[in-house]
Amino acid sequence: MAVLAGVFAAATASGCTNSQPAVNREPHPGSVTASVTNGVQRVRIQAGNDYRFHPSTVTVRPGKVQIVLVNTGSGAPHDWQLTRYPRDYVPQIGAHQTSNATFTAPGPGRYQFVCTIHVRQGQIGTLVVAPAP
Ligand SMILES: [Cu+2]
Repeated sequence: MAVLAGVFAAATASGCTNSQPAVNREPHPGSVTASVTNGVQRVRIQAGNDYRFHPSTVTVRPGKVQIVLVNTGSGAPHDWQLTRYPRDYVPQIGAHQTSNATFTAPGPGRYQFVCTIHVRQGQIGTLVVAPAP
């Protein structure tokens, strides 16, 4: 958690300098809790021209998680990856494409996810794994 807080602090600090492109100052919107279908927690995350994940905070419980990534943009590709678990990864998709990945959530905690293509533009988010109910 301390490491993640550091990353957010760095992102915030870099977003405040005028030398950064405007996209770096975009907020990180939205949060959602996964809905469960047939034992799989499913979350739909959109990524578009603002280089942000919508939503950027995703809460799940331990167990199987399916991330459905939708590129709503008109140009840049996006992907989705858990920084500490790089095999939990939705490969890059182009404009108007959708892809997904299913994996087992790590233990309770907070985990950073990124678009590996746009991490320097601040395209990051947080996967919150809540304790089992
Ligand atoms: Cu991206």
